Amino acid sequence: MKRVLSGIQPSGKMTLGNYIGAMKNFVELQDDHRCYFMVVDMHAVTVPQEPEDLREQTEMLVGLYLALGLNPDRASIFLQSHVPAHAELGWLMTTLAYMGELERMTQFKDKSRGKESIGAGLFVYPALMAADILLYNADLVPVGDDQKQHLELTRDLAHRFNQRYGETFRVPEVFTPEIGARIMSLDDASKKMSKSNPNPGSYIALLDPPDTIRKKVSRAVTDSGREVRFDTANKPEVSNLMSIYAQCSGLSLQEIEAKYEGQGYGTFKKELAEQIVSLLEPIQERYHEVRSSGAIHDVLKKGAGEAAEIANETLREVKQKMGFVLG
Ligand code: AQP
Repeated sequence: MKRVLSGIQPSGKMTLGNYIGAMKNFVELQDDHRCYFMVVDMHAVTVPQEPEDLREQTEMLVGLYLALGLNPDRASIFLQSHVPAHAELGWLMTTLAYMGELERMTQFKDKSRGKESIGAGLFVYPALMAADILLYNADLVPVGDDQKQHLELTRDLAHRFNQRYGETFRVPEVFTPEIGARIMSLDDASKKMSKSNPNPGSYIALLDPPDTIRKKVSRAVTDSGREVRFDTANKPEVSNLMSIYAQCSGLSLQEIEAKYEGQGYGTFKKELAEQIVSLLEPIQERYHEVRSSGAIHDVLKKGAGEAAEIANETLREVKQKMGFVLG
């Protein structure tokens, strides 16, 4: 069975962008792949986090994984910080990565822009992400479009290690959805929808109540026309809303265009909001059941045990090949 690995940072409230770009594929891949899904808490602290918020957001994300249908009997669900091999291989990967490569990462540029002091962890974070993936010799990494550059770096580091020390790592492939690999902000279609955006109107959170969703969709920016047509160059806002509609409803972009021909944006937006609400309401119900069941800690313990078994084996092989004296 092919191996799949991915993770999400507990750095805010999970958005519809996270779901469409990544989590939806997690659920679909778990049936016929060996899957490892993490909450990457050590990535989240590359920007300052309030400790209580980090704890809550971490448990919230695990709760959402379960509510979306990730099954701990099929996939290993765990916290990155519970498997110390991530930090250890992460360090070894920083010794392979070049400064120039890390400086070219657009996420680093975006997140450091305008900041006076920038944590070194934010700079070397792609090396830790490479370690996350290579520890499990993952074949496929389901992520959104914004993570493609980091995955390319992971592939380069895997090749570099294999050339220097002998064949060790499988070189992973990126796995992105055909529609909605980059869902854009509701208030600005030139920026991606992001859970750490300080304006909650820019995103739909997976746990937003129905009326909040309706309000946010009705206020989403659109152009001054009225034609519901997929055209990312000339109608980026409506095209973004159409991608969300397609992923929530299962309709194709052509079917959506045909459905709303001649009807203007008002009806389209109203029905889009209802599509999102009917997708999220059952997930929210399951989420509250999961949180009150107290099952999260057992799931994480089981997942970390399964993950550590593979991760420690890989780490040992890496250290042996690099010339460390093994304990
Ligand atoms: N807008 C998006 N459209 C499609 N996919 C997206 N992802 C994130 N935003 C979108 C995908 O969701 C996963 C979560 O990645 P992450 O938590 O490691 O951080 P990120 O990519 O930086 O996502 P955010 O929401 O923007 O988080 P913050 O604000 O903390 O930086 C990834 O697979 C990502 O591609």
